[in-house]
Order: sequence, then structure tokens, then C-alpha cells
Amino acid sequence: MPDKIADQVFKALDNFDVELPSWGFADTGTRFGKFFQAAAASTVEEKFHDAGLVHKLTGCCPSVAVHVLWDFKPGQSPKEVAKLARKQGVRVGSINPNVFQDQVYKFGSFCSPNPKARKAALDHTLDCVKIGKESGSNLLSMWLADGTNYPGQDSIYRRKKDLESALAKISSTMKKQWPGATMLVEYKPFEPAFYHTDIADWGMAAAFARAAGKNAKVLVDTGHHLPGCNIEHIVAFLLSEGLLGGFHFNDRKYADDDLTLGSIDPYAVFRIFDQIVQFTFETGKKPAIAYMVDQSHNLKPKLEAMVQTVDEAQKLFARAHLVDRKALAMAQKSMDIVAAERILRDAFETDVRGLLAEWRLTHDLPVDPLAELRSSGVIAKLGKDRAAARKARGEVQASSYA
Ligand code: PSV
Ligand code: MN
Repeated sequence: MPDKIADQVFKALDNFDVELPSWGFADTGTRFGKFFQAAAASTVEEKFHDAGLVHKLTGCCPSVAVHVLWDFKPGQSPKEVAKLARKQGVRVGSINPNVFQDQVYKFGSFCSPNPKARKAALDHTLDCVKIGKESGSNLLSMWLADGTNYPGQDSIYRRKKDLESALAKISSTMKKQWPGATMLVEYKPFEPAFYHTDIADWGMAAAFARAAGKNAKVLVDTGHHLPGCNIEHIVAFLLSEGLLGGFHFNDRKYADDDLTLGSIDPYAVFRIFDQIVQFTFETGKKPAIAYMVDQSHNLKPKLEAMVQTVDEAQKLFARAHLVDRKALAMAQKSMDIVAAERILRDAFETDVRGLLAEWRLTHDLPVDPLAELRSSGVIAKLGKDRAAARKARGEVQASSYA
């Protein structure tokens, strides 16, 4: 590979950060049950520790997304939480309000017919704005479980209006109290609602974001699409509208499966990165995109799953930078479909492991972070230490394996 291209990829990798989700290190499961892992993190300190370890191994995960209800003890100061993160070599990233777990949200949050639920959601989110500012974050990540299960259950029009005014209020409060921060609006076609979801797709998220204010953008969770959906087209469209705010990375075969990135369809992830690189090539603009992971595993060891995803993201991101953009433009201009497709495939099929290893060496990082993690014995050690710590706290894990 010519030095010039390798340099370009190195520069791109230098600027490619991936945020890790605190909840990706904790015990999770499906609605059929949880399978515990001895090494799973149960306190925010442990979650930051694990994120810090992934950052140490990969060099590209300096921030951690927090879910306020799951990570902040009642009354705990955001500054204190930010300090705990710093102690582990990471910082607090996106703030995720939780407007779906409390009983008051049975019929929705901002869209609920119950004014108490709407008020609770707004109060909690405005608290999150304060938390975000105080913890030094610059992202508020909004995901709602709002929707209905049966036709006729509620007025879709009333729900939309209530959501619009809540998001506008949050966005304007952010402008005043947390300037420079971005509100990300995430969509999902179904689950937990099974008839209609109030922010079901990217178009609705874009309309809500646009109505809310300039500090609002769309968050694309790669698992939140119906089968067959062309995600890279959505990405290109949002980029050209100035509305792409970020990603929640994971992979899926059927629905929101939360599998490790690229485990099912790496070419699809490559095509997303390709559109992002292409956008900069065509417009000269470098949009601020928050790349975040949103996955949770109850079978793969959590730390390994996270390193796998980050490693895969770096590889596919690097490959997208190998596309010969000028040759592609020529092929497109001359309507040579086969040549154009081959240019993409050539980049996608290039083995970038050596290049990535070199980049890691230049950054004093292990050349193979997953191998390093697996041979370190750290997961077994954490399993032992955490089992003992849980016992000391009087907590019981029903079953465990690391
Ligand atoms: C919902 O499925 C989601 O993708 C949202 O981003 C939540 O914040 C996250 O998963 C964790 O439940
Ligand atoms: Mn998500």
C-alpha cells in the first residue's frame, strides 16, 4: 500500500473515537432470563474500570455513555461520577435519561395520555441536562419506549404534538443551560411497543429534531431498522440534511439483537462508513458524528465482546478510507456500474490487519487487543474479585461463568 494512503488511514484512525456504553459491561439478558457472568460489572466504578481497560487496549474509547437511572445513585453528584470516570482514564460521554422503567411510564413518557407521566419525563430529562453539564458531557441521548400496542389505543396526533413540545422545551433549556451540547433523537421501529412507536424511523426522528432546534440531531442505532432497510442511504440522506448526530453500533440478524458489530454483516457497516467518507470527499465537510456502541451480551464475555466490536469498527472504518474516490467518481460518471462496485469491493476486501497493527504500534498499543485481553487472564481475575465483592455486599448471583 502506498505510504500516502497509509498516512491518510492513520490520520483518520487518530480521529476515530468510539464511545462505550456503561450497560454493556453489566449483567443483562433477554426477557426469558439472565445468564450471569462472574466478571460482569455491577457498580459504576466497575463499569468505568472495564471501559478504561478497553480504552487502554484499543486507544480509541475515551468516553462512556451513562444511563442515569442505572449508573447514578440517588443524589450522587455528577462531578463525583465524572471523577470516578477520570480515575479509570475515561470521561463521561452521552447522558441517557431513563423515561421508560418507572411504573408511571406504563402508557408512555412524553407521549403518555397521563399528564403525570409527561411531567415526570420532562422533570427527569431536565435534571439530566444539569447532570450533563456538570459531568462535562456534551451529548444528551434521547430514546423513548413510547408507543401503543393496539389500534385505537391512543391518539397518534396528540402524542406527536406532546412529544414535539417536550423536545422543543428540552432543546431550548439545553441552549440556555448547556450551550454547545447536542440532543440526539433515537428511533426504533418496534419494541417494547408492538403496534406503533412514537419515533419509529429516521424520518420521524429527523422531523422531531428539526422542530426541536439546531442543537438536535438524529441518532442511528444500527439495530433499529426493519429487515432489508438500506441504512447507508439513511446515513447519506441525514448527512446531506445536516442532521446526522451519531450512531449506536451493534449488529443484528432479525430485530434489535444487540450482537457485536459486523458479526453478521460487515459489508453493511463498511457501506455506512463509505457514505461518511464519501460525504467529506464530495463536500469538504467533516461533520461531528458521535460513534457509540450499544450492545449488551449475556453469552459472550462482555469485555471480549466490546473489544471485538471496537476492533471491527476500526477495521471497517479504515477500509472505507481505502476506497479510490477519484476512480469511483470516474466510474460513476462513465456509468460503469461494474467498475464502480469493484472499487468499493476492492477496499472492503483489503486486509487491513497489518495496517492497524502498525497504527497500534505507533500509539504504544497492543497490536492485537483481543488476543492481549484473552491471554492476560484479567477476566478470570475480575470474576474472582467481583464475586468476592458481591458476597461482601450481600448480593447473590444465581449462576455465573466468566
Ligand atoms: C433501546 O433499544 C436502546 O437502543 C436505547 O439506546 C437505550 O438507551 C439502550 O438500548 C439501552 O437499553
Ligand atoms: Mn440504542
